[in-house]
Amino acid sequence: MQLTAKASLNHALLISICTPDFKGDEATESLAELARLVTTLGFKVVGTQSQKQSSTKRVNVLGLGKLAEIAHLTGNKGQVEDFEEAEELSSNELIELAEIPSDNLPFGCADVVVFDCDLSPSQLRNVENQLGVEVFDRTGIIIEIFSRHARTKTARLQVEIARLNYVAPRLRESSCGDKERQMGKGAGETTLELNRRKVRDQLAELKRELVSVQNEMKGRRTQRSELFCVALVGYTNAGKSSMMRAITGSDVEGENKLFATLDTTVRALFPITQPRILVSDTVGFIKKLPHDLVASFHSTLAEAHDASLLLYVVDASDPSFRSQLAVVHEVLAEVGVEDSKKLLVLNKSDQLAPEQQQALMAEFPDAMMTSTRNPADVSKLHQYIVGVAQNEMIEEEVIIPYTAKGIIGEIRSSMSVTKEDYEYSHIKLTVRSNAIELARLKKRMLSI
Ligand SMILES: Nc1nc2c(ncn2[C@@H]2O[C@H](COP(=O)(O)OP(=O)(O)OP(=O)(O)O)[C@@H](O)[C@H]2O)c(=O)[nH]1
Ligand SMILES: [Mg+2]
Repeated sequence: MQLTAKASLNHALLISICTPDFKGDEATESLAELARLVTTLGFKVVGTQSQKQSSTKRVNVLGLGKLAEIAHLTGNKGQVEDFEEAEELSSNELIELAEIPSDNLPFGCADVVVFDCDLSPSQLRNVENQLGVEVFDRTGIIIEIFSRHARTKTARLQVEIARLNYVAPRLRESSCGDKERQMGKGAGETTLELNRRKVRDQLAELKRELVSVQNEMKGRRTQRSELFCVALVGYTNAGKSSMMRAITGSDVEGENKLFATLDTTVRALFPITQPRILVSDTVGFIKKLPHDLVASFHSTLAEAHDASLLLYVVDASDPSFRSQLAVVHEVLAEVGVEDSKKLLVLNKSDQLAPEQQQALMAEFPDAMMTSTRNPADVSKLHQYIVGVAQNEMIEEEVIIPYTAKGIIGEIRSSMSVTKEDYEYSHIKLTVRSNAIELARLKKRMLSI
């Protein structure tokens, strides 16, 4: 099964299955988020439908009535008539979301159906046969976005592993028949078995490659480990990359699409400090993030793991930011990122009225309210970071004989000099830096 959406398949009908555990505002917000995910993928959302079910685990995820309705909206291309279910759902079990009532949708207007829940391989197959159009579930959509946005080698490898793990159980027998022999097949092996074996081999190869790339990354992180590191973490689209760009003066991509960043980028805080402070931008999170993807981002999130300060960036203008923040905490705990010192950054404050800002500050008194578009806010965050880094540093006095004053330039380029006294036989510098840099300097002074 190939999860690549074809160019012509771009009118999506979204379906929410409401269960006793997943309903009301939560389901509505999740469906709105699915619409953004699907739009990020380039689809046009033509309608949304919702159905109450006791669970999402039923073999046929849609009731007969709802299925017929959706078949109508997708042009009756499947085998709905073959589908039998014990009882048809009564009309009060069918609800349409107010935003896009299906009455207004023309016949056959949708060519892709997207469920806002995870479907098992057999559920997906059933509904695809019944409707005769391509069907995606939420995980499939997220994996597809990740596949398209992965840029670096590590991100590409991680995403491809997650994609193959997702695709493998969804592979189907080719129409040529079960026992048909083909070139490359082992004795008694069906086409399906052959394809599964190929996927397994590919997975093993990708995992080997990933281990070697990760070892390289680990080496680079060790080299940086003596510097103060700040990591921007948070929900997708919160404004992490925009903030990264603002506080490092870099050209890190920030885009109004979900999962714009899939790999960690590390830059120095700007204006530059001595010693340098590093800032890393990380992958964004989303509700119901597929487990495979969480696992595959362990190494990407290693930057957050090593950070001395975590900036939890939220889009404070999004009414659901509290539940988004809960997801961020959950995923970080899952990948074992211990809470180092942290700051909640209530971003996009330019979208909030002054009274909303006040209410939020009363609710989160330790947070910082920012807009990446406001230079004063950016420099306030810059100062905060420098302050925290300074607090972690040690202050020491260094005596430098005039004969060795050339070393002062070196000291200035790697430490902050807070005081200098020119005495009769030597120069006395008061410097602030981390323990490793100071130990290195003392060793160097011994050899002078
Ligand atoms: N109004 C407003 N928009 C912002 C602000 N900060 C970021 N944005 C916009 O929000 C969108 C998402 O920003 P990004 O910086 O890409 O968000 P991100 O958290 O890096 O997202 P992912 O990489 O998907 O995890 C972009 O369109 C930004 O221009 C802000 O303070 N105010
Ligand atoms: Mg980003």
